[in-house]
Amino acid sequence: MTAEAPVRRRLARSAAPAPIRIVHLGVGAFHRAHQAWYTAAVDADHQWGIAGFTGRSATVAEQLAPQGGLFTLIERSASGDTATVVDSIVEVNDGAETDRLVELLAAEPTAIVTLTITESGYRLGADGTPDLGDEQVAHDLEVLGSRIASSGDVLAAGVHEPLRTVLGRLVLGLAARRRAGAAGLAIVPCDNVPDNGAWVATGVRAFAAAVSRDLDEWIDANVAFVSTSVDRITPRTRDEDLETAAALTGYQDASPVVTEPFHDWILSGAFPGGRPAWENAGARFVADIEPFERRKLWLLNGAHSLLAYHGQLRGHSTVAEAVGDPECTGAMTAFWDEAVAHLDADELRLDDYRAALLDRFGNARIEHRLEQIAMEGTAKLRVRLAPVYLAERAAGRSGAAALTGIAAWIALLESGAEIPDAQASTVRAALAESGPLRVERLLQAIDDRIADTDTAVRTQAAVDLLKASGNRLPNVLASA
Ligand code: CS2
Repeated sequence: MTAEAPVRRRLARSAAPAPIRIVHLGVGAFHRAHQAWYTAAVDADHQWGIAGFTGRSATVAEQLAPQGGLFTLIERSASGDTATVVDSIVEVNDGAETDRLVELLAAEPTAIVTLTITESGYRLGADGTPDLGDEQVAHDLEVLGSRIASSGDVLAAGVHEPLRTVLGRLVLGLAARRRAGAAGLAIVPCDNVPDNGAWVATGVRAFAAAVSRDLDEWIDANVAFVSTSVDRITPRTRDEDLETAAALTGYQDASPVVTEPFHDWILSGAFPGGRPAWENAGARFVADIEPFERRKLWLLNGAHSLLAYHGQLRGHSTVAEAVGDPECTGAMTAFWDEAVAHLDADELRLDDYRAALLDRFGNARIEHRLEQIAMEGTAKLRVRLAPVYLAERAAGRSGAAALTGIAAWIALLESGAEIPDAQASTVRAALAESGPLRVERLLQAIDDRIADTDTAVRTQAAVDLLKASGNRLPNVLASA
């Protein structure tokens, strides 16, 4: 006789869902492990329901609908798994469902909009202004112009040309809120971008100002932009995680999420319409977010990107494998040493932070794929490695370790690796060049300020050395 898999009931709500007061754009595994978990953890009274909108793929909306938005969060430590059923998400829509988004943003109870749409998903330049050369942005400004300016009634029924960008949809929703006379709200970006609140404020207001000065003024007076630093390592769900979730909870879940036990959320800004007491689950509200955000973006995310490129060059597939390789940890440590010279060691407890990162990265039960982290290299390197390189140069030093991380990205691209990137056409065009121009163009795609001739020459030397050494030298420029 063969053992039969137990028949399990699907996850289902036993109590009424919380009313919608938060709208989230970009429901993916990270949002569910982070903001959705924080909200559920502090909202036992069910006052703060989240209505989510998916990013590029609508799959999670289809998976969560039959289970009323409930999902299992598996916390995976080095020694075992525990599971919680998270109930804060009460509705998930396809990201293209603009009518529902507009309806929710115009509704008085909606007090917060959170976003996790990836660094490149905003389609904003480094200074926060929209990329006007981007076809989708140009398209949306035109559609917004006709929808907001013509009748002024953005809720009018009828067939409209669909908006293609997240910020375009958000601005349409804000126009509807203004027209509905609803109160102000907070916009809370949760992507790994420095001062993300101010950055997104610049982008949203530029979209609005391009179509209506009144709308821009209304946003200025009524919408608060909150900067945040978010942290929780959350790899993609694997097929076998479904069985783990079922074994832990006794319920069948089509879409569990696996995450590490560690979590951190630092926020700075106002919430005109109120907010859940996220501090009760450990979130911290600070006046100056910059030191915390730099610590996280440089030490965690910078190291992640460096390991993603260096580690793959050396044949590794996961973060845990890469930190098991002394060559990779050597490169990472050299980069950390450069980065911490520009951070306040006492205020930020940098030694503890580094030690904790080594533990977190070394958790081999979390299968965090280097390929996943490697994606969107241009946007990530711009905020993770380039600032450390620039700070080191400004201090009169070489920035060799940060530059070696960037060289590893180039060496990986030159080895023929396909790395998804919103700037793929610029990267492809750069790779088609030869000689110093190729490296200069690639550096330019990251940040104009690192595309000087001297940096290009040193980067080229690092790429050559990485190749010649069979990728065995972690910080090749240090000795160059
Ligand atoms: C990672 C981040 O994929 C990546 O680029 O560096 O997703 C990282 O895991 C999170 O920021 C951790 O908080």
